[in-house]
Amino acid sequence: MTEMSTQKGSTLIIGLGRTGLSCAWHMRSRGEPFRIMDSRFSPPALAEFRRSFPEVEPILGGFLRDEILSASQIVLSPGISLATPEVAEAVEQGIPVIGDIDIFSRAVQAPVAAVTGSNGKSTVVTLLGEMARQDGRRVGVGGNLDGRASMPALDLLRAGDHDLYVLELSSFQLETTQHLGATAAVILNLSEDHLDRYDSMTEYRAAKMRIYTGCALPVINRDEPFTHPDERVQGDRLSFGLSAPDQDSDFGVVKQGGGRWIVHGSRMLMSTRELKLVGDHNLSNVLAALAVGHAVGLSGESMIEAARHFSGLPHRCQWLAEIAGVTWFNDSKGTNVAATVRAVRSIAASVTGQVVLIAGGVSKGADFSVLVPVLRQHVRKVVLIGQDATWIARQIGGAVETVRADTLEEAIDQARAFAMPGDAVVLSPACASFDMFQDFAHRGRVFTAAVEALQ
Ligand code: UMA
Repeated sequence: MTEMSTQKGSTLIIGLGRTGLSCAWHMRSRGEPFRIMDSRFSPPALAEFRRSFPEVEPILGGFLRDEILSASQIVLSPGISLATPEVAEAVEQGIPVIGDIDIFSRAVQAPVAAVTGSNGKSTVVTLLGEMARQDGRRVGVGGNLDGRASMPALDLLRAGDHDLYVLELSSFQLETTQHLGATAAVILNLSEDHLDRYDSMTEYRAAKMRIYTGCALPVINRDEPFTHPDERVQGDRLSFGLSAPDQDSDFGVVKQGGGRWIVHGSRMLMSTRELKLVGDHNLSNVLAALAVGHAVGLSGESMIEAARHFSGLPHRCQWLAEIAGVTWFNDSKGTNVAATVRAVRSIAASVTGQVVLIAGGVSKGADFSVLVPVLRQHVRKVVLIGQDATWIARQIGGAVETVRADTLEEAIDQARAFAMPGDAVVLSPACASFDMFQDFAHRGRVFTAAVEALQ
């Protein structure tokens, strides 16, 4: 094994992070020799790699040209651009450069639902996972998806017997994916992102478009024409959007009786009021999950049931509880003013009353006067915490009444006293957390635990 694993002319894995490690495990399970390289001297997965693969000596501290150009193929981790000069030279010399998703798609036996987009990917794949579980599937959910429980695609394959895979894919992963062959795939939306890695939006879009390569049923967002595949992707398409669908197979939204309904063709599925997710961007995410879920054969009943109970990703406008007619939301991820404006608007539209906002922390010198219109329109009171509370109060004080609290627990008590039935209490600090907490997730966990204790 020692000689085999390090020989020249074998596969070279570049990157010793989570992806590189998952590729190494996969190669070993196939008995295929490989080498592994990382430009850093101590990449994140080094200790684990040394423990698990003592027979393979990793090549560290640079992209070594000779080693790269003597590989039979290169498996490139997503964090490394194809434009890296040594990698670009390998491509020029005709050395195949693939990614973990390519290896995954060659090996996978079960259907695959693939999701990409600039925003909302994690929400959609997490909801799809819930829908599949509700439908009794043994589903593997992972890929780019961040989080403690999430796995790179090849680790999902190794983890056991799944009858469906739901993958979140980044443009970085798609760049090196030659043929995905998903059962259903979707680009949710496209907005400027990662333009440090791509020369233009056209290039970024082209990377995303690879998700449709060999796809049995492409799913498209009617509200985002820029995401639609061109004529090279042939055959049927399934669409979703915030409008009424033209075709019976498509998903959409219609207005009726003063409310809005999610529909499949002409069939009314559920009132949007039944969702715990707030905001039209999330309604679009639910529609995407329904369309992709339908495309991979999940039952309508299971999907609706899962959508009804889905409270969102932790710390992102996450529904926590309804207590005495007041709904509580955790938006601890709202660490800047723009995010808080969005959260307050979306949440206010989902309740009959007003919002009691808990905000404050480290303001990073932001202009809080931007909040004033939204406070005037939707907010009953603001409870301020953290080091910049006084400074923030000075900027917004004229618009709405503000009070101070020394701790988050005290802020919760005050907010509870101010809120009336029909209102929402929202933690959306518009600030960083490190004056009082380790990070936004810690702040959100403290808030969640305190709200749960109120019940
Ligand atoms: N790096 C080097 N030298 C190397 C190899 C990597 O400097 O030789 C650097 C990269 O530039 C990057 C970092 O190391 O900044 C990590 O790169 P990696 O490819 O080793 O990362 P992994 O640990 O394998 O994690 C990757 C995804 N990371 C990236 O695409 C940067 C994870 O997505 C993903 O969860 C994981 O694979 C499993 O599929 C994270 C992410 O931030 C959540 N993704 C970006 C996003 O969502 O915006 C795309």
